Amino acid sequence: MKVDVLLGLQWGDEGKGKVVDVLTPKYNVIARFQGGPNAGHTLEFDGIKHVLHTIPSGIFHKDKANVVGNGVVIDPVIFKKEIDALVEMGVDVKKSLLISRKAHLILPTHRMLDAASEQAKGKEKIGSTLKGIGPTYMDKTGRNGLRIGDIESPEFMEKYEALKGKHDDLLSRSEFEYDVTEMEKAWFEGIELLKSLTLIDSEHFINDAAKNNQTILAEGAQGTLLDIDFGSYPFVTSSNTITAGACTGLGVAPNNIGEVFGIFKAYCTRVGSGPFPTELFDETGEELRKVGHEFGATTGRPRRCGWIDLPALKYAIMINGVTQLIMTKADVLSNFETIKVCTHYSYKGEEIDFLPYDVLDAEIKPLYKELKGWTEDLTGLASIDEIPAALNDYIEYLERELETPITIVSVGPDRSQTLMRE
Ligand code: 2SA
Ligand code: GDP
Ligand code: MG
Repeated sequence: MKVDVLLGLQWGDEGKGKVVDVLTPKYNVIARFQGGPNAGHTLEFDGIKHVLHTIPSGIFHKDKANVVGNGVVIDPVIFKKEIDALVEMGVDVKKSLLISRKAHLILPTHRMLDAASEQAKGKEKIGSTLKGIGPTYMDKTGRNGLRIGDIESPEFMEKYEALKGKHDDLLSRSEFEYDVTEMEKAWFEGIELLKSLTLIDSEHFINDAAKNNQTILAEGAQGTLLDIDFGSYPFVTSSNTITAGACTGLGVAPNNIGEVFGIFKAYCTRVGSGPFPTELFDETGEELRKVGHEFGATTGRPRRCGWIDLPALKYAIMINGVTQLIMTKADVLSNFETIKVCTHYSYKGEEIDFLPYDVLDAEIKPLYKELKGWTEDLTGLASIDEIPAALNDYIEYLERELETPITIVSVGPDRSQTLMRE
């Protein structure tokens, strides 16, 4: 059995959490492969909203294995909060949550380093979530990191002190002032909780599951345009958010990847700094933010909003090998008289249909095609056959342009507000 992947094609927050939750009944295993508590994956059912940060979005379904893969970075403080909330809801996390020994630990001082780095960058700051993601992946690639498996070692405290010492040394060379005493207390409580959970060699678990015909869904975090290699560098996150990241972040061989579900919003958002060619600074942008409740699920920051960007989407489809598209938040576009679609950019006097290397350049201008909007409320629709003709035209237009079928259309945050097109 192959491993299917679901990931974001824009700058994150496409609705991955919601759709993974909807697809979970079809799978035995749900696995996160990168990122960490910078992510905020929201899902809603029975009138309650849940936001997950590190834990896979299959956790609310019984008898599923939810794996936190080796490519993920874990903050024990945030992890414990997530787990405590799940336990309170009656989720049997000891049974259904499995954590890779090779996942890396975010230390309190990683968070300080993140804050110090952003402070030093000033106006050029990345707009990080300040969860310590960048410094933790730097220690991973710098071969200094602490891994979950280390908590089982008798030398764990020495390893912790050694890494913390390196961080203190680095921080002492900056103007940044900090005190992690309180945070450390919570951190070690989180470590104790982690010790009581199921730690595994997740690459073996995933490959054995696949061999035994178990179905597996890999859940991406952030989005393709935030990928460390192919995103709008340097305004990116520090992991590979693309399909290839599922290979390295779980230990899945490329020829064992099956379907690749690429998820995108019917419009576009970005949170944090960096280029966003179709960003709207007018009332329409404000309206999208208001109607779409576009605020960070982790930090609460307002998300920047704009129209859909086809050159960027085509790029993301290419990089990921997307086989099926999922469009979310179609309901948010109800009541816009016209819907704009960026088909090309005007750049240095030329018309181009790709994101140039120096996309930071203010000379990039989106060129739009206008489509007819619709006024019908979509949130109560029971089937795809009930959608307004103008929305159907929008979907078919996007399918033609993107040369990939749109198989799911989401029309609201709730599990039930999901229309299948297959
Ligand atoms: P980081 O914290 O080092 O990974 O930040 C680097 C950039 O990556 C962006 N980033 C995100 N973009 C969208 N959504 C994310 N998760 C949260 C959400 C964000 C929030 O679900 O809304 O609550 O603000 C996420 N995580 C990282 C980040 O904005 C930087 O541009
Ligand atoms: P993720 O990071 O990709 O999981 O997405 P987030 O949870 O950060 O942001 C998506 C937001 O949109 C959440 O508040 C979801 O509850 C909400 N959402 C998801 N799908 C839809 C949809 O089709 N319509 C509307 N109105 N909201 C949606
Ligand atoms: Mg999110």
